[in-house]
Amino acid sequence: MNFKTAIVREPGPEIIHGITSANLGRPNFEKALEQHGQYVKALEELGLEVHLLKADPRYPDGTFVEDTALCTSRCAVITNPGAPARKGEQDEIQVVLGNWFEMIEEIVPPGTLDAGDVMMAGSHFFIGLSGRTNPDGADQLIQILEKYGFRGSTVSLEGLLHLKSGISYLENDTILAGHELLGHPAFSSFHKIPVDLEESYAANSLWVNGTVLIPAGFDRTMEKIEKAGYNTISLHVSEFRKLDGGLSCLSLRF
Ligand code: CIR
Repeated sequence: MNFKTAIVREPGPEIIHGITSANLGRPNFEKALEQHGQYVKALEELGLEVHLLKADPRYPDGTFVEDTALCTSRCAVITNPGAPARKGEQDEIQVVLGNWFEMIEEIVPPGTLDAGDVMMAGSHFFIGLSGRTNPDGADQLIQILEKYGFRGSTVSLEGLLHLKSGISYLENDTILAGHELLGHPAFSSFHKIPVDLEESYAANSLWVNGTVLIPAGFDRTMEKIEKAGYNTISLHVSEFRKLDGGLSCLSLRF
């Protein structure tokens, strides 16, 4: 599988009001913009055509576009984001995705789902049950996936914002996992690259067309990923980390 397209949304000055539990201070808008630019550049270098949406002042967390939709090879699924302040972010994404997807499905209330909770591993989708994704949202997604010949299953989370805050699929039957999910029976059949406790944030890394994007400053994790045979690119994402966001959150890829 190779990605051809990415959708991203530029951060706006309102990013300083984004939701956070990180205790790392407020993001610096100028720095966030610069880091976002580097992220876009990396995706372009990896062969993706990147569509840049303008910031929307109504949504401080709008740059984390990943949460608003799940893009698969057969359909897109528009989510119903779990955080009240993020409801509505998905509306523009639905319109934009209409340019690429013939089949667009939707998660509807009382179901909630953030696609940061969805990890695609081939034709199977792992769905985290989190503070953002409820069992109804996960059930709806599983039914939609089955309609398109995919499978889905749930993983209950504790202490992680989203499933992919703690685990990333690096293709080749390989996962990168932090301590919360490393030993979880749902992932027992995969090859595993463990992330050290002090580098937990790097469990959200991003496979793009054979290369793994890694947050800068997590050298142990980078070494392990390179040793496993991947090319890597490290990117500064300190301003997004301040809002609990990471590399996967910043784009929709398909
Ligand atoms: C939020 O709390 O919704 C944002 N501040 C961070 C979203 C991160 N998204 C992701 O992990 N997919």
